[in-house]
Amino acid sequence: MTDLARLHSGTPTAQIVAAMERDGAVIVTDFLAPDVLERFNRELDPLLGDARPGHGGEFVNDLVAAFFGDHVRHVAGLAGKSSTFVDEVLVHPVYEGVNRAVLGASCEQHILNIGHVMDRGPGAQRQYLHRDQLVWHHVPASAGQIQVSSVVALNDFTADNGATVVAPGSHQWPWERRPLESELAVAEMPAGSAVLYLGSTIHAGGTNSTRDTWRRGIHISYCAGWLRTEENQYLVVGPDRVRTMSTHARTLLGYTAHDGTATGGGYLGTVELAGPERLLDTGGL
Ligand SMILES: O=C(O)CCC(=O)C(=O)O
Ligand SMILES: [Fe+2]
Repeated sequence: MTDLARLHSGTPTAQIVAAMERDGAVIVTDFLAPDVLERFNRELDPLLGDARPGHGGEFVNDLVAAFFGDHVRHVAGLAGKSSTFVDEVLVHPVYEGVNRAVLGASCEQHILNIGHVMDRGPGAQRQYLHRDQLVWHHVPASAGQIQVSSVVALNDFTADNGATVVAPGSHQWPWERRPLESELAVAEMPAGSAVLYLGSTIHAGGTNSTRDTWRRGIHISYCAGWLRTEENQYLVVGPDRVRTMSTHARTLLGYTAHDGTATGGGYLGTVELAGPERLLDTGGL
């Protein structure tokens, strides 16, 4: 068994990024303040109360259903359901600093890929060990870093209740190398901490071998702004809702153009040939 570095959320971004570049992952402690955590959990309680373990089998296909299993409760599309998520988590300064440092060389602007609560119940089996960025398997490795992922603990994460497992250093392994059990670290951490990892780092949601403890975590990832996102954030958060949000949140939800013209590329995501913010503000959307 191996371990991950732990850094306080107040640590300078460069040190957090250095740990991620070295190990592929890092635990950031005190990521959410206790009052934010409490507010967020209060918002989630009724949503999880309505969620059926296994999501009623309603996944995009059978492979995805097997990946998530039938002992996990889901709240997907958080940006459209939780104001605490939008105001406190999506725009978190640690994410912003890390995203700029890690993704800045491969895009003009990063965006939210997914904001998804997974409540891993007793009996949940460990997910297939995977690299999140292989959802974009057509993108060649030469594209550089395209994704920053994370799991935020909303209650205490333990080896028994399904804490995320990570293979430190695996971001630098050949794609085909699989980790031995002895090469896995368990991201045990108190509620409010987060494990941040690169899209190329091998990891999985862990087995919940407890009788009665659920493991509540948010899977949040960001990606290069020129990628198609796993969650369709334009439909998760329509124009009327996004209009009420900060400029930063709008940008992270893809409601600005990705303008690469200054660096030899083109523009993406326009409406009527301009950035969507113009029409959003004038009521044209
Ligand atoms: O919930 C976790 O601990 C990890 C989730 C994950 O890796 C995923 O769904 O891609
Ligand atoms: Fe994952």
